[in-house]
Amino acid sequence: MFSQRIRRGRSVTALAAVAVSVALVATGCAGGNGNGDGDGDGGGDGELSITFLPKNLGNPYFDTSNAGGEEAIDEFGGTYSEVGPSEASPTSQVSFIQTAAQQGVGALVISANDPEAICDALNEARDAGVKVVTFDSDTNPECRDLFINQATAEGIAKVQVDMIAEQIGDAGQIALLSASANATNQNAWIKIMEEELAANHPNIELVETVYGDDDDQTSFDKTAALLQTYPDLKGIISPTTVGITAAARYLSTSEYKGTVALTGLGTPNQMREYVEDGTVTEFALWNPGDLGYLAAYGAKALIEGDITGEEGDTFDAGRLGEYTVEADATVLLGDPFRFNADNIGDFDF
Ligand code: RAM
Repeated sequence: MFSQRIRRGRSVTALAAVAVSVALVATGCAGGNGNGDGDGDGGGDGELSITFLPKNLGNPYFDTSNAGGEEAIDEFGGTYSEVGPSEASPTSQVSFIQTAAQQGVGALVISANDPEAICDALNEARDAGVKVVTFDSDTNPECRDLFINQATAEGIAKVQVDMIAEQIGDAGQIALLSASANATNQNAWIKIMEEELAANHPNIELVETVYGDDDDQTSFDKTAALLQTYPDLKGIISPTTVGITAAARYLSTSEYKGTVALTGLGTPNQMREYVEDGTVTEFALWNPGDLGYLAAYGAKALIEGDITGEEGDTFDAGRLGEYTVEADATVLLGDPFRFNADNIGDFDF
């Protein structure tokens, strides 16, 4: 308990420091653009045109991450755009990738709905000169130049298992409410959560994993069905901001409020009312705005040839400082962070 509080405290400070620097940039008080570049280097604005392509449109998580990308692109004088499908299905992003390649954008920053299904389109775009940065949800590594990872898959899996174990007394039935069935990020986290449960939580039984497709209504309906099917259910982990919000809304007006635990990954703004009304005790996430901001600077560094994705490459990421490319052309943002009634008031995203 003690060490947990210390860890929280440190992370609050780190996130709060970021919030202050965002505010300074927003009010024009930041000194310089922070990237150390002169105006004359690199390509022109045309080359620094960067298109963000989320899993689907209408998800506040991606609104925040892509706003972070736009903030970075504004800082370094590039051109930002965002396109995306309405549904987070495996091939729904293909036509948007093809259009961006035809337009000759400098880079595409994409969160993948499927590790494989968009690979051909991405590699065709790369052949046409587009740099491809995945962020949030990766493709197979051979289909992109760089992956900006929000936190390690192990860290994201462990924090969710820890939270549910704490909330249900480390015993009883739980279920998972995920995003779409092919999502690279959720599937990686779920695999490790299953391993972690089997290895260290013998009294927790994972009864089923269901998929809400990162669609609010589908996630809401899947929550209702889970509670009907498993009358002894003690808790739900939803490793998606869309899923956890829909599940919280269902629980908050149901007989299960406060008796069936709900945790996972959520945004503070979407989860605030459910923490305040006692539906949810604690959940986790990272700062999506920082993720998009870092991805945009990674795209810039690729376009300008400062990095190629080699392990050990370093690049400047504005207010976030310098980052190093790790194995498999991956860049790590940081650690997941827990939100609860004590700290949720400090955050606005
Ligand atoms: C949803 C999306 C996204 C994921 C978050 C946690 O917004 O599925 O990919 O990273 O949840």
